[in-house]
Amino acid sequence: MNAAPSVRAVIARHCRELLADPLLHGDPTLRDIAAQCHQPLRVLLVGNVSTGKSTLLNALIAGPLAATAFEETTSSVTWYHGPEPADPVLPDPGHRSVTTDFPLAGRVMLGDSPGLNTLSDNPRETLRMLGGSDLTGAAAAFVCVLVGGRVDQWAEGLEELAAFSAGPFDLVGNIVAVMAKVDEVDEAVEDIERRVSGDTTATFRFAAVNQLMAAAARTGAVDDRIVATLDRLRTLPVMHGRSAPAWDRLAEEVGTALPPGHLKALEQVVGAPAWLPALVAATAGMTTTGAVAEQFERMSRIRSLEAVLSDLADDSDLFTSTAAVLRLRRLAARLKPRPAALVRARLADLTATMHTSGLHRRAAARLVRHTDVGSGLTEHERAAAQALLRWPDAGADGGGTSDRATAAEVDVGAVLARWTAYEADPFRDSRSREVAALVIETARHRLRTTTRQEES
Ligand SMILES: Nc1nc2c(ncn2[C@@H]2O[C@H](COP(=O)(O)OP(=O)(O)OP(=O)(O)O)[C@@H](O)[C@H]2O)c(=O)[nH]1
Ligand SMILES: [Mg+2]
Repeated sequence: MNAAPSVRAVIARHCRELLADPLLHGDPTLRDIAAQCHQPLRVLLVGNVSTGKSTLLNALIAGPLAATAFEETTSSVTWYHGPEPADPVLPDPGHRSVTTDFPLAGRVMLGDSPGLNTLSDNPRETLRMLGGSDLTGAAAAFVCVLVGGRVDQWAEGLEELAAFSAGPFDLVGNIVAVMAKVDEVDEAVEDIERRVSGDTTATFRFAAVNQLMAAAARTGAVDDRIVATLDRLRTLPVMHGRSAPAWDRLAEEVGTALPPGHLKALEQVVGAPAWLPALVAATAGMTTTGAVAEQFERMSRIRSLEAVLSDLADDSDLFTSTAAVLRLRRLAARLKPRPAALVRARLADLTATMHTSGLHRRAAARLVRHTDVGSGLTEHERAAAQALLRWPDAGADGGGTSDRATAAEVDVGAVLARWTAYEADPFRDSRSREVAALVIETARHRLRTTTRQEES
């Protein structure tokens, strides 16, 4: 399989050539778009003050590098990235960057941002990244950190952000809604997830996370004191009731049986006591900090968020190129007529070439994977369509996840027949029909190519 050059590499080349023109020489937006196209996927964490963005960031980078506190803390955008690129170009001179190794390093750059709902000047930085400025699109994906167990009051904002950044490819998934501080919500995580996915029409991805426990597990905060305290709590009859007692009640029960500070240390890594009974039960018999930290990490569900981010990174070319094209369009709208015409000519060049049709197919593959496009078809039929849509440029980002069927294994004739019947249904919505048309076109193209290869 010959991997096509990534679209973002082509966009970067256009940007570099434009920068060489005296009319656009040194344009900071062009410079940053070119840089963005060579960097891992830029993902910005956004949300209100004290929703736990920096705590979540620390969990994702597995180190206590971002300052956290129960007050307005983060005042500028900081990008956390792996050793490569060592000294990345950043979207704005006011942004900072920190090099650190973490599970998703090399695949994503994570940006921590100031909280939104404050009267201070700090949100201006975040707002510039979200919409209506030269920095819009400088992050290709967003993790929106919400609290309170509800997304309905946020649905509109998420839909707006999704619409604003979807670009020409009807993109899904570049907005990830994270329900944070789930320990403070009086509802099981699974129920929250089920309710949220039923409540909203926007096609954002969703994960519920206890980032406090995740950060504790990964930053060495689960120490011997935590193990000893859990051990002690396990012996208390109040821990085996239906609901968890408040921390001060626990302090009374524990009395002097634990050294001072032990219970407080546990409170700091667990948050509200709601999850304590489950934690105490799950860590029974565990004597090492490593085993207990592993349990913290498992319960925190941080890995399900990482799986979503990893899935985004698989389509880094699609997300980054979409953001870059949108940035170029907005740049053209801002520039004087002559330089604007140069940028527009490059955009026309990009869309006229084969490159963007590959992106359309990738976006369609995401629609089949993450929305109800293709509903009524079997899992196998949907997976076959996804594999086909990713052909021949599947692997351009280093390959998708292994559970996806590879294009070589697909029965192309069967896909063609099944999706032709699917498209013919007069009750299909236009998006489903468009995707079906793309599947059919790709299948026909594949059949033609295979026949030609067999003949030669
Ligand atoms: N109970 C609970 N508290 C949390 C959780 N995550 C973070 N916190 C606490 O919430 C407070 C705010 O956390 P930060 O991570 O600083 O929040 P932020 O969104 O970065 O805040 P700003 O930078 O000011 O916008 C801190 O006291 C954290 O310890 C959680 O999952 N559960
Ligand atoms: Mg913060």
